[in-house]
Amino acid sequence: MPIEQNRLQILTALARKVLWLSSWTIHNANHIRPNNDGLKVGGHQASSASLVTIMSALYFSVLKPEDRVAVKPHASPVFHAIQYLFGHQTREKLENFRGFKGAQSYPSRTKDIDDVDFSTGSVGLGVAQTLFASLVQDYVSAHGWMKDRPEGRMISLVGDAEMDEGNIFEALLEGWKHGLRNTWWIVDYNRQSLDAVVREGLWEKFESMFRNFGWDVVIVKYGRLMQAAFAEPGGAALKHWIDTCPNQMYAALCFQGGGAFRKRLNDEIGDQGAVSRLIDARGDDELLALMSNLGGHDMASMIEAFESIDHDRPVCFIAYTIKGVGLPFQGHKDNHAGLMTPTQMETWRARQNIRPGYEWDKYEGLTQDPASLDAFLKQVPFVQQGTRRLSADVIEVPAHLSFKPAPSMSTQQGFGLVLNELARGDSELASRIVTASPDVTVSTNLGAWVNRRGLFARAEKADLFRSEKIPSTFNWDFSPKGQHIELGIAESNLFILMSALGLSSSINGVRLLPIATLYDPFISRALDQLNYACYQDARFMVAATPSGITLAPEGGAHQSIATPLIGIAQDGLASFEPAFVDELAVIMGWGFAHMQRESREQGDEASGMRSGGSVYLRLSTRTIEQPARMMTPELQLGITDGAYWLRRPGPNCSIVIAYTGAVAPEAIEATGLLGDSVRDIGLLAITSADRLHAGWTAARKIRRDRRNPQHLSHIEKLLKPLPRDCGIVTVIDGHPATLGWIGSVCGHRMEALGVEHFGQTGTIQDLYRHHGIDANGIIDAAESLSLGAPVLHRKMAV
Ligand SMILES: Cc1ncc(C[n+]2csc(CCOP(=O)(O)OP(=O)(O)O)c2C)c(N)n1
Ligand SMILES: [Mg+2]
Repeated sequence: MPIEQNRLQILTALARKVLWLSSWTIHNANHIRPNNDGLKVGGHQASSASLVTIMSALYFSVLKPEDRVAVKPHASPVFHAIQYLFGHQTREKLENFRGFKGAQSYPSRTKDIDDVDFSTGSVGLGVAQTLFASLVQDYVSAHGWMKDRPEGRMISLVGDAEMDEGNIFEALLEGWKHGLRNTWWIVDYNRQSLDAVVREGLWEKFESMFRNFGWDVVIVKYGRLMQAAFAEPGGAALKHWIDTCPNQMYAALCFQGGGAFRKRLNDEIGDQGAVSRLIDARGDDELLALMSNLGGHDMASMIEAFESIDHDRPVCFIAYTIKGVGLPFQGHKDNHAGLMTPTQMETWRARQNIRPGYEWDKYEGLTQDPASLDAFLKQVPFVQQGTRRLSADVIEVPAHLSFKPAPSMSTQQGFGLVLNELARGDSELASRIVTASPDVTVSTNLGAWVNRRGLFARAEKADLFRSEKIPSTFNWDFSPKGQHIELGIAESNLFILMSALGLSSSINGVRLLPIATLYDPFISRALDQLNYACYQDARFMVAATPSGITLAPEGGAHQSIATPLIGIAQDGLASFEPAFVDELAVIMGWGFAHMQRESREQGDEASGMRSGGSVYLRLSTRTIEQPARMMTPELQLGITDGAYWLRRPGPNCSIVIAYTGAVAPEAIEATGLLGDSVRDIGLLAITSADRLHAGWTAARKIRRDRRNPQHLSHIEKLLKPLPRDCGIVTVIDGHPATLGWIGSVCGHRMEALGVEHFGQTGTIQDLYRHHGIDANGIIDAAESLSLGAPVLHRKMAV
């Protein structure tokens, strides 16, 4: 249905305002209140401009409160300007764009105040996030948790060069497998990237690819002015010229202006009567307005395209645009970092009728009366429900998660046992767990859980092997009530799905407790996705297994060294590497609570550490003897704070062995052998280098800030009683730097053992010996630290 004239005029006026405000925000940050150490705000002005009409059409007319949008990173000023007009963003933050606590240069869920749905910045990730957010909405809906809430559309504003990111293609395939719905991707087809002009005919590739995956494709190429001109005599020739003009040339002409267009048109079309009259009838400005009236800059065309969608299939809109449209550097291939000079800004300001000193006034320069604009903005569908962030109740976590004990087990096996126990019960906690794995469900021990809880799909699909009564250990039934999402082998998708599942309380008002399993080395493959999931404050648990060189017989290529350091360094992720299954059960229980805790700027009250977040469990396939012990509250606390004494040191302790994870048997054995030479020896079980380190950093800050001069972190309390000349040997199947800082806590000499090179195959014993993390390696290190007298006993070679 054609858009009503009055509405069109208001929307066009608002879009003009958005272009002004976003450009002024950038100009202000560069020339008026520079707050960025001389660094110009690049990559925003031109990138933003190309989306002004499309975003104005969406936010001021098309979007409903339940829709969620991932905004192209560099369109952040446009997003902030729109929210400013709604009264959701402050002038102060815009004036402080990119400054400390000012509006962010890429929309941020956690740092911006104006109702950002998805944080973007790393191109490609926001796009795929909308696809997975839609699958999560389907999951919530299929489980009957949407109640009366309408389904939202998950919308992404995509740069055309952003489409180069491989994660988008990985997501597309997964979306197809899961019958994706309610997803719109709007490609800002400005045919420019950061460096250059994109290849010819890219749209055709996009079109066939999206159709191939079952998407509807809507191409919005010509605006109203163009369409009207095409209907004039000679219009067909003009259209043909536009359609065949190379991207570079079109961009260059847009930059050069109406005169250049006229010359080129005349040169190339020649004198053909009708079309020449069509061109001659327009002055240079008019001709430029016509030639830059591509679909993406035409409010009526965009609204019509959006409103024409009457189905829930995914849609890709390819909207033709000009990068930097309406600004002096429109179309120039170097315009990514283009900025208006103060003189250009003054000229443009005058053309916009903006008086000096009134730049931030909402309706300055518009001809419409402010009251009617106010009234219009108040009735916009998008803002009808105020803030769009939802919340969900905390799901209770039992005091103890149980598992069926065995004398010897691996932590990976234990992980499967804890989940199996949860799957057998009928707790609310179990009903909110949703697992996902990139084709390693079985090999990461999720099989028992999946057998009981089933796989998720919107339509039932029975396991044929089961219906045919062919014996199989695993039951692969799909149903809308299933609780496992099986992904193809793409770790990128896994973490973006975690990000979407982990935001469900805020987006769907329904709390989910997502758990991902993958092989530990492949965390690196999707590190940016993991980082962004954490940055958005999505909450999930990652079980990464097998890990380290301990997976020895599996082969050198799968060994992970750096992941414990990632675990320490990744913001928003509490990392653990338990050695024993009883520790793991405690950590998982703590983890489910941690995943639901509110984040607070100032951190946790008592420890100063980050409150709430996601959880990373680095697990192992090594079967080791399990301790038979009572889980006391003190032990429980030690495990979740990061360490406890497995053998408490006495007052004359000269050596402490501190170990993490699967090397526990070597540490225990070395302690035993050393015991013959050294009487007073401590054995410290470290379950989380990350929590220990974070607690230590936070404690120093608490003391420095004089909030509590007596406050000690957990590791300080553990190490303070040790004599000053006590040596510490740390050992981990991972990079030695993971524990290498522990000597600094109270000034003890130390040796940090670990793995620095990977790839060698062999038995666990071969490899531990090779890397010096076997019992004798630990004893050698202890000897080098201690005490003069040589050690009496070592382990015999077998
Ligand atoms: C993962 C990642 N790599 C590189 C960048 C730097 N970068 C920002 S924008 C951009 C080009 C974007 O081009 P396009 O998507 O076409 O958007 P346009 O600027 O044309 O609107 C690049 C390379 C980034 N933000 N993220
Ligand atoms: Mg582009």
